[in-house]
Amino acid sequence: MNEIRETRGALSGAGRRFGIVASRFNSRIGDLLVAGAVDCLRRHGVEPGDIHLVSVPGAWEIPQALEELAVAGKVDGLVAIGVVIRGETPHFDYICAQASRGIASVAERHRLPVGFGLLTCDSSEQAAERAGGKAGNKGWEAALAALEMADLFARLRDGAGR
Ligand code: INI
Repeated sequence: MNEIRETRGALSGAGRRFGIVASRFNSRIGDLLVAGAVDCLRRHGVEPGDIHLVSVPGAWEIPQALEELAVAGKVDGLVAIGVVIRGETPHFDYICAQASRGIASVAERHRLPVGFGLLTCDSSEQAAERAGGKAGNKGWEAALAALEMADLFARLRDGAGR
């Protein structure tokens, strides 16, 4: 009676389907994030045929494609990948804010896990560090979060949440 109940998602993607929405802007770095995300999903048991990689022009378009995938209802989780690098105008702030807000909004409205692999950096050096450099690979991390959350949601919906 006095025991605390704990629920945590397992890092197992077997039988699950994932969509990755990746922006092509700054694709030299973005491709490394995508490779990290795919590697993570594959290493955790997701079949290649269960991964749908969707390419969009820039970070601004990421939430729009996530929305389409969420509405189609054929995935257990999504991963958003992009690279926004600060320029000389406030453009950066608008894109980052809108893309982040849109990504979160898809997750919440559709009750679907969405891993956040959008880099918002001051320089391409900073971005490269986060795409397989000394700060890890944020695409890999975003995919891992989506995997864990997909399993967590399945457990909570299976009765563990009550
Ligand atoms: N899109 C990015 O993904 N990263 C950026 O750094 C970037 N910059 O710097 O402009 C960028 N702009 C394009 C934007 O996301 C849209 O694709 C474009 O405005 C067309 O709608």
